[in-house]
Amino acid sequence: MPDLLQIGGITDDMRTRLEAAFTIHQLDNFKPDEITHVITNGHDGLNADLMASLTNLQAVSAYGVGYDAIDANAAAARGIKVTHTPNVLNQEVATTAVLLYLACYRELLRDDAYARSGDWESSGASALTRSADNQTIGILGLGRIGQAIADKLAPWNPTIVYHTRTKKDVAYTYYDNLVDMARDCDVVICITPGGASTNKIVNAEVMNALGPKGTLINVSRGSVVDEAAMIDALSTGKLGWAGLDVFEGEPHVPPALRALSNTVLLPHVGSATVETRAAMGDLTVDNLLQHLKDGTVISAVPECAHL
Ligand code: A2R
Repeated sequence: MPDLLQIGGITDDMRTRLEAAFTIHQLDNFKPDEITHVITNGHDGLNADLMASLTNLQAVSAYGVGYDAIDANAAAARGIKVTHTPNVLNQEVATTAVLLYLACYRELLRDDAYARSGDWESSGASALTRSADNQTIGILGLGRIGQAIADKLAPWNPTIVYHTRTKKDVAYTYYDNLVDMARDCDVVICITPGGASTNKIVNAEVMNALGPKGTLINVSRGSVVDEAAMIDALSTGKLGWAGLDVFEGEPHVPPALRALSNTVLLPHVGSATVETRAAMGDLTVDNLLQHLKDGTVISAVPECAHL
């Protein structure tokens, strides 16, 4: 059986299907020249040195849509097919974005604590919150998931605007400048890929433009937001609220961020439901099994689509 290197965890269902077709090796026990396939995920990726040492590598299947931890251009140059799991997680990540949006606007965590603490009975009604209706919401990265977020927000009657590098064929207002968009928005939702082109593009200037009444939601990658600048902006009132599923050095969450009451923090669970993770696991394995069968894959990353 061909040799598969496993990086990161896989589910029991994935293991059962893979074991029928591959000999699975762990990182502490494999011979580099024997490995033809790798299974990994968006967080662990495949580092450049390891990829270079796998001289007979043919395909890398990543469990997740983001693949910034894999050098897909280097893989493509060697004819190695990198795959990921687009589309099957669009709705779940969009739900997570809406969850953070509503939790920020309606102070879900504060009021949950208020009801639990007994303060309601002893001190009366809690403070009013903000309505999530009729807001101007800027989507940073209007791709598959960004569009799903826009669709899922419809019941709150938002005005949707967006910033990407290239204008899309959609009815929403396009901004070619992120600061200009943030200035006109109540909310900015980040859903671009990670990597060099988006590194810290949400910087102090963008957050200042969003302003004291503004809300920043990040369900993309921690690297997209300048975390130190965000902590400063949230602490000093230059930025109103933040709902975050991702962090620069995750799973480390900076203590300064944890201490702030104008944040809602999640442990990178954008796609983490039983149903969606099963669909992602199926696609991750299907890509490897199809490659074994006929050399093709189902969902190549764009850099490898021509192979
Ligand atoms: O810039 P464009 O025209 O290529 O549009 C893409 C946009 N995007 C950017 N926007 C602004 N500045 C950039 N440097 C930049 N780079 C990319 O992000 C496109 O509209 C969007 C990405 O859409 P998709 O490729 O369809 O990705 P999907 O499936 O929505 O997932 C987005 C990310 C993943 O890569 C994970 O990091 C995360 O969501 O879970």
